[in-house]
Amino acid sequence: SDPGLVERARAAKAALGDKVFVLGHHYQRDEVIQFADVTGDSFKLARDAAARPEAEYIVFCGVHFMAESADILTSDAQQVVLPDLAAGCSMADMATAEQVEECWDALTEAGVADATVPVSYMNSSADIKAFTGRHGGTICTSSNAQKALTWAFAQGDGSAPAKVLFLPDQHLGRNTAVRDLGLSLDDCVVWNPHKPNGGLTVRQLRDARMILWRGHCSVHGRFTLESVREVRERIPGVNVLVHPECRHEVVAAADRVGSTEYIIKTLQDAPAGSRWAVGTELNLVKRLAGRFAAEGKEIVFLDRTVCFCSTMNRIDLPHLVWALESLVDGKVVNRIEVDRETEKYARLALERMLALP
Ligand code: CIZ
Ligand code: SF4
Repeated sequence: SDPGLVERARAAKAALGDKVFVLGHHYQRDEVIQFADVTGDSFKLARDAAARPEAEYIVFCGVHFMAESADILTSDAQQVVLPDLAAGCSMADMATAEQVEECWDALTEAGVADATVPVSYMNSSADIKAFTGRHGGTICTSSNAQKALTWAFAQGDGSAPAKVLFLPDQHLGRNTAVRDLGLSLDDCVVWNPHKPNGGLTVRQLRDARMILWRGHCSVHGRFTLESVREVRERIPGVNVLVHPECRHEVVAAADRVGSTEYIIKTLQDAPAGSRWAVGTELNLVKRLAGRFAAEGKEIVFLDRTVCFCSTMNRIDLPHLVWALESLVDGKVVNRIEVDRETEKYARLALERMLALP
């Protein structure tokens, strides 16, 4: 990266001292991650921010919903900054508050809303988290989705397990239900927000155990069964390790499946000489490949035609320098602030996750 910018970022961070805390998501560019005080997945980062009450400014190098979560979990005195407001998440954008309310109205009309518990993936807007909190549901991450679903199904009235509305990632929902909880694919239906009544009949809504929102990650959704076949042919003895945001058939064909933190841990613990094809975001896979090459572990990207997460990549060194230098000048740019009412219910949903057994 540009040495002038590296020097400016360093100087701005030094000038701000403890007043600023920089969070870097695992999918961020190397040029940005080098300035992160901590790295992690979205949930770990939100908690790390909350554990730093002395930091007036939280600079979140990640995407919009993550900065919102950090704002929800930190005190009102702390200000969260997203260096580029265009860093959204296409998956989170696939479930808007209005669409989800429409879905809930349809469930109410079908007479099943009372028996339905929403479970929303961390990768969702603050509005969706608030909806979840208002209707007795919980948030989950890819590390605790199994626990969250087990809890949600147990919220039934005693005569029958509850029904789950899973938002917004259909793949994480389906993979967890089928792989970890033993549901069948037929127990799940997909709600398409662009069709009347979600494209489903009232009968389907009543019979389904799990209603999956029709959302997906534009990066993880691109790995295919063909990607797995191709890499197994190309690299004999390769272990295929993927994130549960991948499609069901990819997850079914993989050797190991788990969250970002699980992927890192698995590669850390892998023996020298082992070979891995990893299906998650490219910035992270490249970084891990570099880090573990010295230990004799061969790590490749599961599909060479899949690219970076384009919105994660929006945060680059020029944007980070601009955000930091503005803070040095006393100007808070690109502040992410969730309104109080939304924050109250979103926090309720997050607290239910933290209380999961
Ligand atoms: O795919 C993502 O954006 C993930 C896994 C985010 C996170 O850190 O939970
Ligand atoms: Fe969203 Fe996927 Fe990018 Fe994560 S990797 S921020 S889920 S689009």
